[in-house]
This record gives sequence, C-alpha cells and structure tokens, in this order.
Amino acid sequence: MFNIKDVRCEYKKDPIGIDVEKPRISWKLESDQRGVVQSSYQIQVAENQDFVNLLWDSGEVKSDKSIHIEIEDVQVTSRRRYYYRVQAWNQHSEGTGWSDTSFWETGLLNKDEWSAEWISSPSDLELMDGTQSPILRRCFSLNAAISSARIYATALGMYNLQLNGQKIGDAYFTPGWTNYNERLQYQTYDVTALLRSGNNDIEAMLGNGWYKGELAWSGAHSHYGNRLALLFQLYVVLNDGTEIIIHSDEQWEAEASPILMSELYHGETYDARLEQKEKTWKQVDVIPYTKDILVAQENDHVRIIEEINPVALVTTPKGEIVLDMGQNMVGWVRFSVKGEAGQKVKLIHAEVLDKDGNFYMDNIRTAKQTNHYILKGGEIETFEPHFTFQGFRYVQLIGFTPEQLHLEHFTGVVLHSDMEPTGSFECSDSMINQLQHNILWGLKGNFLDVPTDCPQRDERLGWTGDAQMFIRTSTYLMNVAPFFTKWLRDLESDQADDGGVPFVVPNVLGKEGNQHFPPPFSSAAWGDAAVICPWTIYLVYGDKRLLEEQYDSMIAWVEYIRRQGENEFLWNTGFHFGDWLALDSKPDSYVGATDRDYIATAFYAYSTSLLQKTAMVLGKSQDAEQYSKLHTNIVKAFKEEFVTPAGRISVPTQTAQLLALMFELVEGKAKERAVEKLMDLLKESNFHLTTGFVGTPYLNHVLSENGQNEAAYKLLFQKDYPSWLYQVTKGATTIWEHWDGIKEDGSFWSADMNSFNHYAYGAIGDWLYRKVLGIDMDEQYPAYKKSIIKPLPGEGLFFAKGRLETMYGTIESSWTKLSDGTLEVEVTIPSNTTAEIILPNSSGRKIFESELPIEQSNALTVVTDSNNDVKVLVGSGNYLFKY
Ligand code: RAM
Repeated sequence: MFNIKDVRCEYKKDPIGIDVEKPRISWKLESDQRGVVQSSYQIQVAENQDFVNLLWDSGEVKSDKSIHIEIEDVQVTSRRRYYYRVQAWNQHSEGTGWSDTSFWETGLLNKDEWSAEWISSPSDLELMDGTQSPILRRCFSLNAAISSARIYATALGMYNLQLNGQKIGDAYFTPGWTNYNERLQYQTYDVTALLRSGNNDIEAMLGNGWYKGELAWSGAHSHYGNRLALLFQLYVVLNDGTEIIIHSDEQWEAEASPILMSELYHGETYDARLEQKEKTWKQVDVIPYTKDILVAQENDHVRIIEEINPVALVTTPKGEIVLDMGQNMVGWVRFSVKGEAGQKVKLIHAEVLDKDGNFYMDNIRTAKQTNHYILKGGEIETFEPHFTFQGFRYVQLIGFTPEQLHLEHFTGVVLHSDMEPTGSFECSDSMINQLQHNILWGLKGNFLDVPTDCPQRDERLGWTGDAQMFIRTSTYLMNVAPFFTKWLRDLESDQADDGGVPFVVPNVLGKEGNQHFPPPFSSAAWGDAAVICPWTIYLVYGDKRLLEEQYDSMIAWVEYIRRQGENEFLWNTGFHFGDWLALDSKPDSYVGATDRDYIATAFYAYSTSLLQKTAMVLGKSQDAEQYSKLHTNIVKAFKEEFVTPAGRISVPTQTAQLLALMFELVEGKAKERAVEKLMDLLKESNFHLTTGFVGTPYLNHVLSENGQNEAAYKLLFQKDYPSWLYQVTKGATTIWEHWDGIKEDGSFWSADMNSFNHYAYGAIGDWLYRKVLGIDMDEQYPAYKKSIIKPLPGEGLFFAKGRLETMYGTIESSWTKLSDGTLEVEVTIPSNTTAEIILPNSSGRKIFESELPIEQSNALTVVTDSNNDVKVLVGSGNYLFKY
C-alpha cells in the first residue's frame, strides 16, 4: 500500500480567493511498510477536471520533496479555478496513482479590477447616539439560472453580509484585523447556491470593529478612521454564459439597523423591535478611499468552532443570577427567550467569582462586556451578537423572568481563527492533563485573528513578546502557519523606519507620543518576535518563502539594536519590559530582578544567531558570515560585561542563568557554574520558580537539557504557589497572567492587571511536547523531515502519549512504565521522513523492538548517544521498544 493524501495548496484544501502568484503544493504519503521514501513525483495543473488541457505538467521529477512545491510555470489570472493533481513513487517504484483532483481559485489579482466604490451611510441618515450600525443594501434581479457567482468584499470596520436573508459564508469579524493603514484583507465567497433567478437582496451590516472601535485602555477609538464603509463586488455567470457585475456604488441604499451599539470591549445593544420597523432607505454616499491596500484573505477565517452548554445557574450571596459555563471561553452566549415586546434583558460577562462567590468585574477594567437585547415579543426569539466578543466563564443575567431562566436556553459559542488542530497530549496525571487543556484554551481564546495577550479586559492587543514566547507551543496544538504569516506581514508593515518593532502588532499604541510608555517603543524580548516567529514557522512548517519575505524585517530589527547606545555589541539603553511579572521584582514593580540590559543583550545575541542561520538557509553566505561575526562579538561583549573571569554570572537570578544557558552564551566552567547556580536558586526557593514572562518559557528546557530533568519534573508537579499547577488547584480552565491571580486566601491580585486567560506561561506546553513526549526535529531538516524523538520520562508520571500532525504526516510518541519495571516506548514516523530515536535510560539494557532483540531488527541502525543511551536511526513506520 502506498497512498497520497491531504493534498494542499498554500496549506489549504481547495482554497478560493487567493492572490499568491506561485502557489505551493504539499501532500502526505502513507504506507504500511517501514522506511518508505518518495523517489519522484509528478504534478499536473489543468483548466478542467478532465486534465485534457494541461497548463503545466512537471513530468516525473526525481526528488523526495513533498512539501511547498512551487507551481512555477503557470501564469495565473484573476478569478480562475486551477485544477491540479499529484502522484508520487517510492524507492521500490511503487506509485500512488493520481491523487483526488484538487483546486485553487484566484481572487482579484490586480487592484484595477476593483470597479466597486467605497460606500458609506449618508450623513443625513440618523444613527442613534452616533453608534447605531448601518445596513447598506442593493436589490437586483437576474433573469436566468445561475451557473456560478462570487463575491469579493471588505470593509472599513466589520461587515456582515446577507443574501436573501441568509448569512453569506461562515466567517465572523471580517475583514479581520490588519495594519489597515497599509493592508486590508478582502474575502471571497462562493454564492452560487444562494442567488436565485428573479429578485435578490444583498444586505451588509457594518460595525465599528478594530477599525473605528475602542482599542487599548485609554478609551481611544477611531485608530484607523471614523467612517464605516463597504467595498463589494459580485460576479454572476448566468447559464447562457453572460457575466453580470453588481458592485458597491451609488445605487446602494442605507438604513439604520437594530444594532444600537457594538464595540469589541463593551458588547452589543440590539433592539429587535427595529427589525419590524418600516424602513426608509436613503441613497448611500460614495466616499474616496484607497484600494491600493487590498490583499486577499491570508489567514484562516474566524469561525464558530464549538458550542458548550452552561453547567449551572447560580444565585450569588449578593443575589445576582449567574450562568456558569464551566470553562473560561471566548465568543459569546446565544440565547432564546419568549416574552413581551420591549422587555430588556442584559448579559454581563466575567471571568471569575470573588472569594465570597459574587460576580467580579474589576479585572475587566473599563471593558463593559455587556450585551443588551430588547425583545420584539411574540414567538421565541434567539439572539447572538455580531461585532463583539467576550472573554468569560460567568454571565450575569439581568431582566429575565424566572420562567425565562433555563440552562438550556443559553449556549456558549466559541469563536477563534479556524486553524487545523495538529497535536494532542495525555499523561497519567489528571492535573497535568488539565494544565494541557488550559494551554489549549489559552490558544483558543487568544488566536482570534491576531495573537493577543488576553481576550477580555480593555486590552486584547497583539503583544509581540507574548506571541514570541508562545509560538512554538502553539505549533504543537494547531497549524498556525497561515495565522502567523498574516501577522508577520503586519509586523513588517508596522515596523518603524529605523527597524524598531512596536510593542503590539497591529500597532495601536501609537508610534510616538504614547502616554503610557516612554519612546522608543521597542523592547527586548518583545521586538525579537520579528526574528523568532518567522524562524519558528520555517522550522516547523519548512516555510522558506516566509523567511524570504521577512528577511529584511529580521535584519532591520537586529540592525536597530546594533545602533542603540554606544557599544554596538551590547544593548544597554532604552526602555524594556524586562522579565515582566517575575516574582523577584521589587515591591510595586512589574519588572523582575534580572537586569534589563542583561536580558536585552542576551536576546540581541539570540536574534543575531537566528538571523545568521536564516541567511544560511536563504543561501546568503556573505550575510551569514557578517552575522556570525556580529554574534561572536556580542557574546564576547556579553561575557565581558556580565560574566566574571572566574565564570560566575554577575546577575544572580533564575532568569539570568536560564538565558545564558538557553542561548548558549556561556560554555565550559561558566556553563557548569550557571547550572549549579540555577539549582542553588531553586533549592533556596524549595524548588519554586521566580521567573516572569522572559525566563519561564525556558526554565524546564534548560533543566532537562543540562542533566536536571528530575528538577524540571519537580517544578512541574509543584502544587503550591508559585507553580503551573497552583492555578489548577484553584480551578483554572485557562492559563493566568499572574502566578497568583487568585491568592491562597481567595483574594485577587490587583485588578489593574489580572487576566485569567493569558497564554504566556502556557509556554510550558513546548516542554511537555518537546521533552516529556520528546517530539523534536533536526534543524537541518525542517518541518520534521528528520525528527528527533527523545522522550524524557520522570518521577510522577507512569505514561505520556501524544501526536503531532506535521507537514509530512503524523508523528506519535508514547512511553509507559510497566509495573515490572519495563519501559515501553512507541514511536510512529510518517512516510518520506526519517528519525533519530533516543531511548531514555537505556544505557546497558537489553532492548527489544517489536519482540525482537534490537540488534536483530533490520529496520533500524543502532548507535549510542553521548550518555551511552541507545540511539536508533529509523525510517518511516511504527516502532515498539521494550527494555
Ligand atoms: C501587559 C500584558 C502583556 C504584556 C505587557 C508588557 O499589558 O501583561 O501580556 O506583554 O503588559
């Protein structure tokens, strides 16, 4: 058996509306034999599904490449569907036969194809309080059956399209949040089935969204503009071949919608009675606005991903009626209600109850997170908001009659970017499994079009540092390549002329003059996202094109640092967040004890090393040499400044030792001393961490890498404050911003910054997957073309098992300690890849693989690693080791 499956174009199955000139094709191979590699492949692209008129035939190409193969020789044009198929052969000359036919469809590739005009509600249309959402509509009739129809649409603000009363597509919060000053995504919809011959009615409701709404915590709004507008273009091909274009222009009409107010932070107010009001449509305004910034949708749409039922309806000591969703979630509550016209109901959303069990909103700060609904009366009516989302577990219900209060009338609707789930992790300890669950929900709550720090309070911003800390973990949970591709383009477009990278992307904290932070708005470990994120996406998905695209931005960041201060090899000037929220900070400070210039210089070295590797990958050998020299000089300067001649790191904190070890800034005696110091510091705190945002992601890695795996397990299993499991003991269902968001006595950390859904500390996930399961790769062979599987069992766990869907297929890794002391390790490696499996604690033991003594197995090569553990080199297949 040798099959081809999961054929993809630009990571997607049959994408429509993409504007990539040379799309890349990837596929997976499947075989029941071990050690299977692809020896050749063939791709055909055709105009039709019958593959008679070929646009391109690669012929049989001798290559083991099966991901990101560029379609080079097809000159793509707009609004066209291209069919393609692939077949592959393995080293035994077995062929897969042709894959199922797949396609991609282009969007509007040239800006001048936008004949539509920007339209807005006219200035004489009365919108209540100036906050009411407008509806723009166009009625038209078609006099023949429809053969195909596509809509290309976007908005200044958010839009929600309906065709003949039905929502178009399943995406929410369109057009998504980009740096609207330079980039605005449009979406493509196949509406063939929704249109009818006869009369049709298109309606677009507009909301403030990220464009005009309130963002950041100072009450500031209209960051990109204050006039909502729509750009819309519909192409209909009738059965007789005629093409009709309906686009936004002065023929459209506007009227006020039932949405009286809608804001991301504050919620939505909807008066359902207005649905029945007689409408007086007014002609829209055509407004001047550029179309030069339009780009096709790049990341995954935000969709409704799942729905959860509330677990309880409680009355608090204060008498509040509160719904408990059982899970801190992001999205909204959909509810059904039957009552009199004019009845007002209200849902307020919070993350936690206070220690007395009362509803608690203080940590949400000025965000109101409140949806108001005014009933139209009569039959059962169902409501869910349009242009807002809430981060919550508890919902206070106000204005409902006792008969209306039934659990089954309320549903939690979870929305986030619709990325493909790729990983799983399970082990013998239920608290660690809960931690893993919380990490996943941190991602769900904060990967809503942009990677945000938190999803609930008046913030919800794309903090670069948080993204950098969590990106590798996120790759173990979902396919985040399209998500980060889009965000990195925003990062690049928001990058200052001098190469500085803003604290948040998209940058709404202002490029200058922001009252909250002193300029220049670039902080070590935050701005380094410019280098760490593209490099990570390259490693995990083999996406060299993204590296090429981001290369200038990566260089600009490193050169920015180089220009700071007087010594080009140290970064010892400017504002930095430091080891944010570390526990060794001074009273009343959020900045940990590790010197900021120490952190800044360490990250400078790290980013420069990644830039040097990037230059190598891209074949830019002169750059590689230059950055390798720069790196050597930074490390030298770092040692002179921060390491004593006898090898002691002058900054005596956990985070300082971690950075030096993780970024390989010390070696020999100094390295040994750093490990000793780290262990001493841990012993002093009775094996508890003191690290903040910067140090925490590396803590367990460094321990496991430096012969202290048991210490890493000890930290993982701590249940008292501060530890990962402390929050689990407090009932957390997501990861907290503060180690003591809820204190031992049930009181809270101060309300000004206390998010209960903040993924940064969830970066421990990277250690769970990469070290406990041991799923890692050889960097020379990115995308897990060659994986390194090195599970590290430890005290407290009997088994761990998990999987990761890679570009080549599924990697599985599990280990079990049997009661007789035997260890079982099972590994699956996808076809067309190889692996190095390092069997933990195997030194000197008799090992069986699938019941045969390992030496007799001809599917693998046995060598030993530096610890004398047995290392086996394998091809694809499933392997079961026992010893
Ligand atoms: C707060 C949040 C965020 C962090 C910044 C520096 O706004 O904790 O996660 O990155 O500070």
